[in-house]
Amino acid sequence: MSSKNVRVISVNRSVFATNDRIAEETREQMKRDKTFFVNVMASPGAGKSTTLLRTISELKEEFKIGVMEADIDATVDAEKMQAAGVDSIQVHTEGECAMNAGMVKKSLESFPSEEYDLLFLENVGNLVCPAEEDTGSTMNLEILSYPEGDDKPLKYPLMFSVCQVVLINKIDTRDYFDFDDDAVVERIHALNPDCKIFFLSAKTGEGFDAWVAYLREEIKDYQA
Ligand SMILES: Nc1nc2c(ncn2[C@@H]2O[C@H](COP(=O)(O)OP(=O)(O)OP(=O)(O)O)[C@@H](O)[C@H]2O)c(=O)[nH]1
Ligand SMILES: [Mg+2]
Repeated sequence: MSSKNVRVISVNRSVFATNDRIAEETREQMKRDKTFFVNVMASPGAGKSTTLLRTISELKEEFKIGVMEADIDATVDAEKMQAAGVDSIQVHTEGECAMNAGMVKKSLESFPSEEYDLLFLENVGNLVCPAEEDTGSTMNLEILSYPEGDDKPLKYPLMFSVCQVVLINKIDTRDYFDFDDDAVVERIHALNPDCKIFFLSAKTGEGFDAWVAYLREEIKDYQA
């Protein structure tokens, strides 16, 4: 079923046994196509969609952008992306708590990545299963927001180990939450010394210049 003209496909993991091989094939194919593929992971409500919308609005004149929205149900996020003027597909995971490489491959049959310079996957919201699955992405991006607390790298170390970039979102709420910026940076870097960390607010746009400039350079290096 689809609503508001959003295409919806359902994918199931049971037929895919060799995830790492499929992930490598996807990465190689994307590299040939010069499609920079970002796997966006975070808790429910951390601000994945809001951050994507603002990032897309900064980059959509320079790059052809597509968004795959993965959820257990609903089409609301794909509708938001389409309303912002980017191509989007809604993927339903049939109850699975994350996308894996096989599910991405299946989704790409309906959403050809070669048409895009920049492809985002908004993964299912949680800090556990998405970290366990290689999707074939070029970049793993984790978004952690102030209301969740600065202790999450301690509790979900795998998530903070597999990402190349962490965005600390909702910094406009700094007066309401006891979030220790230095502690979170220390905890992330203890797990993942090379991880890039940006503090920003998807609501106000504060901090976006540095993140968008970094992403733009990464894409240009990759496509060179
Ligand atoms: N104050 C504040 N609110 C934000 C910010 N970013 C997102 N929000 C709010 O947080 C809520 C969830 O944002 P979404 O972008 O839908 O979060 P999400 O991670 O995509 O959520 P799911 O896809 O449901 O997991 C919404 O009410 C947003 O308006 C921010 O930087 N500051
Ligand atoms: Mg969302």
